[in-house]
Amino acid sequence: MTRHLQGSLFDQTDEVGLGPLDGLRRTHLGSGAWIDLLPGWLSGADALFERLAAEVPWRAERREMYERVVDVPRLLAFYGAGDPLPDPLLTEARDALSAHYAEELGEPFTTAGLCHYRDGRDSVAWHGDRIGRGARQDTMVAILSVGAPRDLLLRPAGGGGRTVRRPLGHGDLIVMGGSCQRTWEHCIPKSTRAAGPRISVQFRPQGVR
Ligand SMILES: O=C(O)CCC(=O)C(=O)O
Repeated sequence: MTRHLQGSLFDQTDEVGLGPLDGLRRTHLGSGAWIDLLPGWLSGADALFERLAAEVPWRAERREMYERVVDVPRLLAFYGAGDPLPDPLLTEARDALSAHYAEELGEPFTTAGLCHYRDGRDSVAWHGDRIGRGARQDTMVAILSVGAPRDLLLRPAGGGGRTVRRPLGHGDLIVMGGSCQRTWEHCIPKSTRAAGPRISVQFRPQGVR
């Protein structure tokens, strides 16, 4: 079933374009983890949502959990290093992020994982991206969100302590950096409020998952 996006009142343009990255604001979470935020980095985000929703070859996955095979509650697509991305705007976003963080990250963003949350029942559980460099060293994961906002939650690994909540959609950018994948974890919880569809695009360096 196709779910339609209720567009943002602040983003009525069909012209899709990225702003400068110099408005990024960093928040230190503790234990060497930080997040950079840039609300509305992308204008025309609702138009990009519609393009990606229609054109990406979305996969519904199933996973074994507690001895049962269950549906993964979101649609997925993955583009490895060298794979052409499904929209030129994503190539532009990845390259702009690679240039901006070149010195601090020391390597480019090369892969793009896409998640399509169809409504509030779709979600991703608490986790850190701990495959590859994220397991042992500082790294970065940059997420561009289009469509309706959903809360991204962050908490110290293993739970306890404070939870940080950031609603992300309509062209917002968040970059999780430093030790964030090792010492913190993140999730998109299910929502009982009416939640429109959202697509997140996660740019990662080679080997990080
Ligand atoms: O949708 C998001 O913003 C987060 C996605 C995520 O954490 C993941 O797929 O590993």
